[in-house]
Amino acid sequence: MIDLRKIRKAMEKTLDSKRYEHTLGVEFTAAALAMRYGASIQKAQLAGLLHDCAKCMSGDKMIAVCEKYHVDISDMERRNPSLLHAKAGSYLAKEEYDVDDRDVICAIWNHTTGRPGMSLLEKIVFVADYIEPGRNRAENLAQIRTLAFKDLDAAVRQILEDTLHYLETKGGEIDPMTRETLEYYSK
Ligand code: DGI
Ligand code: FE
Ligand code: FE
Repeated sequence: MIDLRKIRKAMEKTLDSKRYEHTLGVEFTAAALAMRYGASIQKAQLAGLLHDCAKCMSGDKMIAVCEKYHVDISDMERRNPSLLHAKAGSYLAKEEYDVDDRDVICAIWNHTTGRPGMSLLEKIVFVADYIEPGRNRAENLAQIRTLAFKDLDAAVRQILEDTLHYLETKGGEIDPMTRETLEYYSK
């Protein structure tokens, strides 16, 4: 089993202090959701700790990591390389931090856009990323925090709706996967 303390230390080194604090927040929020929904607490902690491990790299470096591991990069991702921190991070988790659990790797891969039919662990990390205690900007946070512990799928849907609304107002380009995920969870 992977030593969580070792991963925490590695994240403290590779991330800036704000991102490290966020990472710890996602770790323990994911653990709390795992307790609530009967998922593996250790896997939730591990995925939470590593989900943003590529976040503090430059866009060029994220692209380079993805190219190294033969990850297809869409034109949309090339224009918005920050979206690639999830895919790059997923490969770094596997190759540099020796994570071999598929579900943990997928939870990192899908943590920004989600995907239709997410596993329980994927949903936990997706939601924990949005509601961890250090977050304070998003609309409806208090309501989503309560909802997350009542109905996880409803929380996923609300987060996607709010994220799309935020991107539309801000003029951010929307990844087709974000829309597909919302469609799936709106059914
Ligand atoms: O890495 P974090 O900031 O902790 O969280 P994240 O991985 O969920 O990334 C959050 C950002 O990603 C947020 O500013 C919204 C953005 N995002 C989510 N879906 C899309 C998106 N950005 C674009 N351009 N398109 C999307 O579909
Ligand atoms: Fe992220
Ligand atoms: Fe995050």
